[in-house]
Amino acid sequence: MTALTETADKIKSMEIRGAGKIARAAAGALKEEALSIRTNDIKEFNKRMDEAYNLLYSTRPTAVSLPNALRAVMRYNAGTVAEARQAIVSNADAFIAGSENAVKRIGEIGAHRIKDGDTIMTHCNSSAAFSIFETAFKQGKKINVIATETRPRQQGYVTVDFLQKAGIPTTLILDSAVRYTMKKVDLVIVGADAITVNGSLVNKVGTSQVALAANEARVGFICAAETYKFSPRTLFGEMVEIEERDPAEVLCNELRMKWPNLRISNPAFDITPHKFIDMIITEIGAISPEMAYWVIKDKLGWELEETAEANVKGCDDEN
Ligand code: RI2
Repeated sequence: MTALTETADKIKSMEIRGAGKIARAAAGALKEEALSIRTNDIKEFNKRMDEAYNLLYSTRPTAVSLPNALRAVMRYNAGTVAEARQAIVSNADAFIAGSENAVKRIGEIGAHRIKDGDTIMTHCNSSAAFSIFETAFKQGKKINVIATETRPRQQGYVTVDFLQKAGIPTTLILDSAVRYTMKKVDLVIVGADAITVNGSLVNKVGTSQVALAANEARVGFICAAETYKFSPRTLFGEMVEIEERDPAEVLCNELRMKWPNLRISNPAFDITPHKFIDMIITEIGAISPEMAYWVIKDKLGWELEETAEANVKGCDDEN
């Protein structure tokens, strides 16, 4: 097994998980691959890098941070293998450093939204959301974070572990206790796997229920998302694919054998309409969901041009 296939397997199995971490791991894997390919033939090198790109691209379909990271690293135009290798290494390093800085900056910006004494609910496990909690707590704000368990993979335990290690008062609840508990909550903060052009949020399944409960209780709903989680392809009408995961995550083997005709649906993500989102905290500022188009256009402009070119080329090919 190579470093590349190992990373791809770990992303697929969710040993590496969380949209930001997936993106950084994929960028790092492309860099390692570029350094390990032994050829002086640029065509052969490019072919091997395309294969690496495709392998990583196919691991998980929903978090748009993954294709955005892969495309950022693969933006090179080189005549020799040495030039190509250097460009990939520097693109990957820049993406990883930019991503880590973005999470830190989101913490600083988002902490302004937290008041001393706030009780904040979160769902699943998000490094960007955690960055906000940690920053606010370090500023001396006494906060209490309510974390949902997040069936079926229990990423809530990861969140609880982060919070407990940071010394932040934490309460764990079942996913089904969200609405009942909402009356004690001042603010909801979650992460993002993708933000669409109309500002809607694709995040861990159950997020939209949390948003509905927050809306009903007039509790603010904030999403923490680095700009590379915005989806340029949605501008061209493409939908974000919702990952359907293994039924074994939902029900054990024994019960599945007991009910052989039972169908199990296990979508990993859902969509929270923009009207339920008060604010998106990005590294370039706190914005309304309606500004998603501008983030895609201004911040991911190069990506947009390439997507548009690919679409036009696709049309020509068909004609
Ligand atoms: P950060 C996770 O997906 C969760 O849905 C989380 O909200 C999102 O990625 C963003 O996480 P999964 O990989 O990038 O657990 O903020 O399916 O860490």
